Amino acid sequence: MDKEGVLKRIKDALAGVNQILVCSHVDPDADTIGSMIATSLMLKDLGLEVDMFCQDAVPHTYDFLPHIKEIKRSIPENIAYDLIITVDAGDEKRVFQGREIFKLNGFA
Ligand SMILES: [Mn+2]
Repeated sequence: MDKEGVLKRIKDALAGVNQILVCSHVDPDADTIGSMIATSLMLKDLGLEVDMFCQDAVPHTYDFLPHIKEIKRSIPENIAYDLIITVDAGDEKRVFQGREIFKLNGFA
């Protein structure tokens, strides 16, 4: 399947989804930040509303990356996300320590 075919399948799978939160893991490294930005850009290209979240400060080493300043350190609680995507993280504790992320915004 070519790139356009893959993007169409993703868009079809996300029918009814509009607001998406993409999360990296705590103590962020290059692979989690790069994955989060790339995933967000792909989803935005599909016309979706996307926020990026990383609990910890992103090291200035990565300041050269596009959209790096758009990463949020807290989750906007006034937005009802339809979908939360985590990248480069094996479980939710690797994403958000101290609060239960998946109970925010109606997720259980
Ligand atoms: Mn990593």
